[in-house]
Amino acid sequence: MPRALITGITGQDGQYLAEFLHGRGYDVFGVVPGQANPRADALQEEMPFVEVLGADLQDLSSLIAAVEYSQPDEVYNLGAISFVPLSFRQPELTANVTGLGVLRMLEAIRVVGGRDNPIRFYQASSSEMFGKVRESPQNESTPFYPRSPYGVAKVFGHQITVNYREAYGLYAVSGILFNHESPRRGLEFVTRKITNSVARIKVEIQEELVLGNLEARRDWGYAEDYVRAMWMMLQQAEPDDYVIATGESHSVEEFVERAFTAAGIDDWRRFVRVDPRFLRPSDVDTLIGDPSKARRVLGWEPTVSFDDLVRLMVERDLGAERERLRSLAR
Ligand code: NDP
Ligand code: GDR
Repeated sequence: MPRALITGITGQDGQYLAEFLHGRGYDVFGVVPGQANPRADALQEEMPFVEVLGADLQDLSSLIAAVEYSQPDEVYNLGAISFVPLSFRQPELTANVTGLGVLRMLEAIRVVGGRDNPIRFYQASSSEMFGKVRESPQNESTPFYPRSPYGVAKVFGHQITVNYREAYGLYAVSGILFNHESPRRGLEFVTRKITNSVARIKVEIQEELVLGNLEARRDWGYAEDYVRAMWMMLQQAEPDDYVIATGESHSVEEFVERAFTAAGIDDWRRFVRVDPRFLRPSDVDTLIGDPSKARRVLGWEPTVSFDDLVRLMVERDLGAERERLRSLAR
């Protein structure tokens, strides 16, 4: 059985990736930080096949122990402070976890794996590295111009991964993934905040949806498609970096409008208010990815359209809210 070690296993991508790898016959090990992490308990209940290892991206010795114990064929580094506004409030923590954490994971692999290191490493790079975009659409050779402490930390993680590949011959790849969403997306991110609020407005337990920058444009795909791409990257003969995106860009406002429509509410403007509290010190205005290399080399294709993604997330949140109300009434 192949063995995989995943950091960030309690997050959106970690959960989908764990299911995907388990379905392919992998033994799955997951790194979880903290001494009584509530997300670890939820994960164990939902995915008992995962072996949870206590470790932290801020602590090299704990990562070495995790690699030594799990003896992985593949390591997926998905752990990060991933919420951009938090990175403005806690930039040093973000640099430490999202940036230096990558270096520590690479060091753990280099030290434990030894000279003829067979461990394959995946780094979760991000379209946030393109920030104030230098060209459109963005591809693997587009220059970086990050706009947040998070984006800056991801650039470090990306470049140190490239450096360990070149310096030590590690099989290390970076997937430059554009935004990807799902019903498992954290409620703090804009798509899930919208679909969850729309569902609550529909069942009349919430009155308004308060947002920040409605004009920001993103290339939004579906998370399950994107974790499949991570695995595909590690199955290639040679390690390389790939952009994963849909090649379509939509505004936050469009997402809002489609979400209300999916819930059968036409006059969305009645329910939406903009509050400067949700604006960022500097934002990424527009992103659109060019996934042609992934198409050509990996044979990867996204399977869920923008409309289907919005509908799927609204339906799932609406179902959950209705179920919650039913169980309260019982
Ligand atoms: P989430 O925010 O859902 O998950 C982040 C994970 O990181 C959680 O499991 C969290 O654990 C873990 N984590 C946080 N701090 C530490 C730490 N100190 N040590 C170990 N683990 C830690 O992110 P996603 O699943 O959405 O994203 C996965 C990765 O991909 C991230 O690196 C993100 O930056 C990157 N990315 C995401 C994109 C997206 O659109 N989703 C696009 C491009 C890149 P816990 O919560 O249990 O503390
Ligand atoms: P992003 O995702 O910053 O692209 O990072 P997020 O969903 O947080 O924001 C997208 C855009 O929406 C605008 N926006 C709001 N955002 C939030 N969270 N809440 C609001 O109320 C709101 N109103 C408007 C934002 O200003 C922004 O322009 C995500 C994360 O998953 C990163 O970890 C990942 O690397 C990138 O996607 C690709």
